[in-house]
Amino acid sequence: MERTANTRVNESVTIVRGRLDTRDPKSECAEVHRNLLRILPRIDSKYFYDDVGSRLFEEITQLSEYYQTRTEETILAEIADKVVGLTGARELVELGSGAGRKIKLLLDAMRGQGCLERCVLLDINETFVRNSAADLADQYPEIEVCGVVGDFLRDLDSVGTGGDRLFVFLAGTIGNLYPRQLPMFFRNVRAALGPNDAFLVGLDLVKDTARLEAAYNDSAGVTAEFNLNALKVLNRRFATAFEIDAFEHVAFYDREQEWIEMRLRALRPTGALLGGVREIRFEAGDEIRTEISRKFTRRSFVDALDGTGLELSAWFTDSESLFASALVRPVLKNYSS
Ligand code: SAH
Ligand code: AVI
Repeated sequence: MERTANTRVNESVTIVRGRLDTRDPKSECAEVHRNLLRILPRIDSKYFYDDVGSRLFEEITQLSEYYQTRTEETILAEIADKVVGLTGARELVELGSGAGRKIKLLLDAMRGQGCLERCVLLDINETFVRNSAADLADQYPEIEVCGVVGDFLRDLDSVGTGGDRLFVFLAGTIGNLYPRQLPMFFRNVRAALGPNDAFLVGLDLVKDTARLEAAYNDSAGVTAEFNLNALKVLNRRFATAFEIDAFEHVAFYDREQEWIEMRLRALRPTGALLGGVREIRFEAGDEIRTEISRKFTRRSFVDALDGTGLELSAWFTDSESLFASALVRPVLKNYSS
């Protein structure tokens, strides 16, 4: 990623950086190594999303097996006016914004109700932040657009302060966080929210295993390419020298954990370099976990919010209950009681 200072792209678009960029590259590399040295080696799913990976995700969203994107779009189209009416939002903040397309349904509703003033897009992929911010500035010339290149687990303070804000976290990306990461993430979101702000979260729901597994084992092989791309990103960024063709894509549903797990399985003995010196070996059949994608029920989502200072305010789903949009609000303490 090219390093540039915070920039004003034109009158209405500003790009800022979260701590991501100032983080010590050595400590990031050490974390990657630690994860590869686990008993079940792991690669953080944020490493899928270089420019190639982000484009592959966009391709995934168009696959017939991947019902999530079109279902969330259907829900958002139906609820956008209601959510804007309920929240009175003047500013929209999207975490993990990617191509930033679906939020136009919400922005249009805000514009229609005459309250749209500002939009902030936060994503780890700089190219996607810049392009989608520029695209929004073109389509909504009357508003201020801010792009934040950052990590939604570390950089929520970079979205700045405001009032009447609607934070959104779409696509089911919340399911890519490990359950032990969730309480801190929700507390950080709570800290960023003002008393009148709200948080709209997209959740992929628990359903039959065949449908879930088909969505992560598409017949065109795009998800496999997306998964293997994480090794290319690590090779480029951390000189790990993975042999890409020595691994195959694996995805299965773990009913107990209620998550899809994506792994890369070694097809033959192979190795990877850690810091140019130490090599880790993989025997045929050894696996690396690259992603979990948790599936929620209303109950498990409410449980996950417990004790974080956030509470469920409204729950919207599609006719088949494939996906849900959960409207979450800060718990406001009643000091008079
Ligand atoms: N919101 C879009 C994209 C979802 S894909 C949609 O609804 O289609 C998930 C997005 O989260 C990707 O754009 C990816 O780059 C981003 N992402 C993944 N991990 C991240 C992290 N730790 N911090 C910030 N963005 C991250
Ligand atoms: C971004 N996220 C919600 C996707 C998911 O379904 O968990 C990422 C993805 N992984 C494989 N296909 C899509």
